[in-house]
Amino acid sequence: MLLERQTRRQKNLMRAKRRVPEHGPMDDDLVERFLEDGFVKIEGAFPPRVAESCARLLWKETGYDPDDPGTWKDPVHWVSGMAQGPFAAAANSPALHQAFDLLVGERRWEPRYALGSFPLRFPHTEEPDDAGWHIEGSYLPDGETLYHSNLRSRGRALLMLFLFSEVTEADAPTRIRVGSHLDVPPVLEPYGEAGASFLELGPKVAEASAHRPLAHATGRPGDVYLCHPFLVHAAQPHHGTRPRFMAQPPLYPAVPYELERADGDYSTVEFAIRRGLAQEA
Ligand SMILES: O=C(O)CCC(=O)C(=O)O
Repeated sequence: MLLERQTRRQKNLMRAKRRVPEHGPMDDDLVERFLEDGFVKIEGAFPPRVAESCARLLWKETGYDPDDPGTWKDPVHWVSGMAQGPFAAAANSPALHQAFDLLVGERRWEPRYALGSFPLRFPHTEEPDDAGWHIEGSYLPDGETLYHSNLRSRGRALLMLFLFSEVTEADAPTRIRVGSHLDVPPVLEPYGEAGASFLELGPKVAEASAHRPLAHATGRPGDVYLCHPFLVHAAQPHHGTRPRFMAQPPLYPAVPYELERADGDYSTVEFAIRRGLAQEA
């Protein structure tokens, strides 16, 4: 029985990898780590000089003075949009495009030219009010005010974390529950196609993934974390000294994810969702 299950798993993995016609051992390793952990860190995904230009533009948006912590008014300052050249360059490096192909599938994702959603965290005595465990909401159903998620991850191919500052454990890195993307499909399944809001799902995904080991999204300017849309994660208060500049935009799908494919041509993300459901069964 075990052997049968392992053989089936192997075959499915081969199918998941078939989305990319040419790939080497590094790519296999990336796919394996993503399936296992729910994320991969792409070091130097874009040049540090590009990250520096982005950080300069972000400081301007805050209205804060980089040299005067007295002006850093709030523990978290949200910036949106940002379609200037350096942001488009950061999102479209060859390394990232190759990884998108591996994880989402060729021609199955939309390039981004703005990075959209930046939680800039500043050292502060006040605690932020947004540090709970959650998965991202990805679409707004008609008549709703809160973003929702569903089992086939409507509206989101990946969650991405772009680092624009040096982030050590002292700089409020995003907390990640390693492997938690596999705990979420059974939580989402009962909600069907309609899905549920991130507020409703928050406590449920937090409970389902409580046993998972913790990792921190640390790194250097230019590093990017590519995460499964169901990776359970949380912000944290900043008690360090250096502001943490990061973007956490979605990668949008060009075609919807599907969890039943007659030809078995599953992307890595789809395959992980199926694995999460099978694990529960
Ligand atoms: O700022 C962070 O570290 C993560 C923020 C986050 O996950 C969110 O606000 O959805």
